[in-house]
Amino acid sequence: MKALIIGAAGFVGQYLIRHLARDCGYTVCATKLPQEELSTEDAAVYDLDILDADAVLRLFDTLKPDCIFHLAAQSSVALSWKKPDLTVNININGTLHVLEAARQMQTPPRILLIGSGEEYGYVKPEDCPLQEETPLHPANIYAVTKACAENLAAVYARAYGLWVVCVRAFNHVGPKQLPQFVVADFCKQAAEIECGLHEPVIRTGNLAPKRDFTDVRDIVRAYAMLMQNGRSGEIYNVGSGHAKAISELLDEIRRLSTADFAIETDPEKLRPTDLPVIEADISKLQRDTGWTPTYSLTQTLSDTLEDWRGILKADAESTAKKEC
Ligand code: A2R
Repeated sequence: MKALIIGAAGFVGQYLIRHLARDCGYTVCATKLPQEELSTEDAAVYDLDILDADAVLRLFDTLKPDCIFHLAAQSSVALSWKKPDLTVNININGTLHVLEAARQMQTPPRILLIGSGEEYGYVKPEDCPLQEETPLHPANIYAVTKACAENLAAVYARAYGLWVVCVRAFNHVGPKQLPQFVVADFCKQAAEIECGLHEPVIRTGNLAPKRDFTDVRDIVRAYAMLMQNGRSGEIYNVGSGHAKAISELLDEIRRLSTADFAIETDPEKLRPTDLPVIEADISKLQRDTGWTPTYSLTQTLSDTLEDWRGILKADAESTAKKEC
């Protein structure tokens, strides 16, 4: 089985490459943007900007993958407020280019499109856990683009018989995530406080919202299982099925950290809109694939904190070396 992962240099890509190559025995091809770094022994790596429709077509023709995991996206909600046109372009036009190129192949590959739990948007707490049939009311620009891409996929599945499964991924977390996401941000700040790089204060946005967090290592297992056992044209929630308040994460990080810290609200981290609770109903995913999460949130937070400690230690060592 030859898999192509588009947008593999991001957070999820590195885990998906490893899982498909090492645990599933796939031959893995992976794309990155020309300016990105992706060094791996587990995949053949190609440059691709999905905004270039001809380049997408050429690459598919060259590689003839059996299946495509489409991860490439402008994936930050915060950035989508600041760069709406970029977000619309990459997430909608880019996805269209992928679907269109796949449709034109002699033997079209299977496609897994990665959307987001954010698509549900303005939901009442009593609507949770959210089923795939729950109406979408996207509350930010990122979420609108993901809902739109999903609609495009539905058209390609119905009109052209393309094998497409859409995922609505809820918050995924773990080591190596960028600190623009909440868990990585808190763990980085805690690790900086531990080694005296930061005054003992963690700056936060709104701590009240509840979100459904899953370890990225479990998420990529779900993606592989959906590629095998998902039903074309269907949408699947991928999450833990349990929402936790951001404040609970911070409490857990405090328990795991060797440092004590105060908490301060940073107005820069407050969002124009924030929903009180987002929680997935994952029974459809579980029914069709048998997937179940294996990492506890404590384990994920502990691994992420430990990863930041390692990054800061390596930074300190390289600075010391330069000074010698
Ligand atoms: O934005 P960058 O420079 O980090 O690059 C991202 C890349 N990307 C693109 N790839 C090809 N053509 C483009 N025009 C383009 N624009 C951005 O896609 C990044 O390397 C990758 C997406 O990775 P992350 O932003 O780290 O997202 P993550 O957490 O891996 O999530 C994967 C998927 C996304 O569709 C999310 O919206 C969804 O899961 O939750």
